[in-house]
Amino acid sequence: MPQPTRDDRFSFGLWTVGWPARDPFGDATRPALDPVESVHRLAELGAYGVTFHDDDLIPFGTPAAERDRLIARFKQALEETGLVVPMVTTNLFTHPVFKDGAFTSNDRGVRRFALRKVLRNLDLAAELGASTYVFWGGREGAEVDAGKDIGAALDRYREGIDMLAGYVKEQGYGIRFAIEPKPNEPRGDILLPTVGHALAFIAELEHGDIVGVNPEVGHEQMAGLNYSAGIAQALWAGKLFHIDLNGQRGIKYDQDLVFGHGDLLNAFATVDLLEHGAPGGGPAYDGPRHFDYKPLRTEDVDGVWVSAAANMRTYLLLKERAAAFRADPEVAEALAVAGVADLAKPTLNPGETVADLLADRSAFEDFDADKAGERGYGFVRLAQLAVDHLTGAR
Ligand code: 3MF
Ligand code: MG
Ligand code: MG
Repeated sequence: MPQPTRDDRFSFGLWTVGWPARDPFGDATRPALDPVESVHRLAELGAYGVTFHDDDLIPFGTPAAERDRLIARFKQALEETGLVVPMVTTNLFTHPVFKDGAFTSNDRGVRRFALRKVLRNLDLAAELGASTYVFWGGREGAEVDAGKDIGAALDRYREGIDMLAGYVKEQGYGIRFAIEPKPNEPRGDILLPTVGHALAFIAELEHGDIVGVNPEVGHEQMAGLNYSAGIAQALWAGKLFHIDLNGQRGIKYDQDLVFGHGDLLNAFATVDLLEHGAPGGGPAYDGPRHFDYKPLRTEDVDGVWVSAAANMRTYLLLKERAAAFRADPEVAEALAVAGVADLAKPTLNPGETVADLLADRSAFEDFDADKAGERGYGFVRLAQLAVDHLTGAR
């Protein structure tokens, strides 16, 4: 059985294993975890990295001297274990001040406070050697259409991200930003609800060169979208800077299940894509395999660590299965029948003009559309080969 090692580059948010399992209907079912303990336990399980929101490490409102002490003991835990901090993020959603948003709150004072909160934490992220800074705007949204000017909100979102990206460049921090889309929850509707919306927003930024996306499995699936197709477009755009892996079962509240404990077939496609890149030769993902899940509320503290290990185990099992899928000659043949690699060939010949295409009778006048319409692509056979590999039948 595969065992996780540092080379697998698995990372976890402090807020994942540390979730005390308080939900809108019930109290916490587990004690809060000391971040130092989480670092040690994650290292023992084979993770290489730990990520956090400012408030996961330093509770909101902590005085400066206490803040320094908390950071120092966290750094000591990192030194003792060799764990790294690949990504850091800001909590711009828990405190009541952010109830109408942070960068896009209707209250200008709140917007300025949010920028200051991020600036302070960016300095810490740089100090800890993080290369990615995630922006999940969970409160950037609305429930009442008349209550939010969406265009103005996007202007303020752009103003905030551009100002912060400019700061990172000025300081020479070498940090890239990753925007995490989500369609809803906690707001009724959240701005930048999908990977596509986020990519379109990034194209409007002054400093878009250092801004990409951090797609989360469950968030895309909450919108009924295909996660592996979404990250394939982000890879295509050169914008897949980070990922949040977890599980989700259909269009409902954000479940944050263990990776693979939702749509397992799409998890297989996801790992296959992350590890091997697109079949036509697109780039593979080279960042951390980051889990953003919640141990079920039914689990005790031991169950927390069982669930953390489960994420990595699922990933490694799927990685093995995906490698076998790619190496299978029958899969290669089915891919050929389906014409998957043929799609990589440009539709026009080198240097071909519109006039050339218009003059090519074989493309239209003599093209037998009925015959081309008879072709079977064999996609179902391909799907079943994936299922066979996934279930260990091949
Ligand atoms: C919420 C999330 C967030 C983000 C995090 C960004 C609290 O659904 O997924 O977790 O991932 O804020 O880093
Ligand atoms: Mg989430
Ligand atoms: Mg997330």
